[in-house]
Amino acid sequence: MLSENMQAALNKQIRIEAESSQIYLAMASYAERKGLEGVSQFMYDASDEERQHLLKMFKYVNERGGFAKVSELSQPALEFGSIKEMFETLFKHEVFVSKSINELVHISLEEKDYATHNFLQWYVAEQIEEEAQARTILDKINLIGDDKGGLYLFDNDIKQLNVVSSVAPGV
Ligand code: OFO
Repeated sequence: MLSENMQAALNKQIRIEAESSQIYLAMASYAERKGLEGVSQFMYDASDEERQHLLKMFKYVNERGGFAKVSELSQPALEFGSIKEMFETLFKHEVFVSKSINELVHISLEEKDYATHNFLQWYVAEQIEEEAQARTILDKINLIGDDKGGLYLFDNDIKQLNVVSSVAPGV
């Protein structure tokens, strides 16, 4: 059985995962409107993946006798100064999500809730991969700079990059 405190913290994270999905959906729209088909597909996939993260946690809360809640979401940024700025926003967001997951792990240990601690390890590993992927993409974009041809090649290149572990096990 989840404690009230643990349940509230997990529901807060469920909201963050839902907002992540919205953030990447908005980025997909931005990239699509810029004609960057590869980047927009990457963002659509990332948005779907965040929804899987949400569902995995949502089901866990109910499975442990809690109440998984659907909450109101904040409107994400719809426009960006450039593709580079968009990926910088993505990277910063993933760093924020990692901190939030770490905070959850901390609460699970304080509560001596070892089942939740175990459950959260999947998210810890996922965040390491997502941050690394975002960093790799930013490095590439920094290399390209303002070169339009480079951006065109990058857009093709990103199609080969599968979104990290696209299916969350247990969903
Ligand atoms: Fe849910 O992993 Fe990104 O935010």
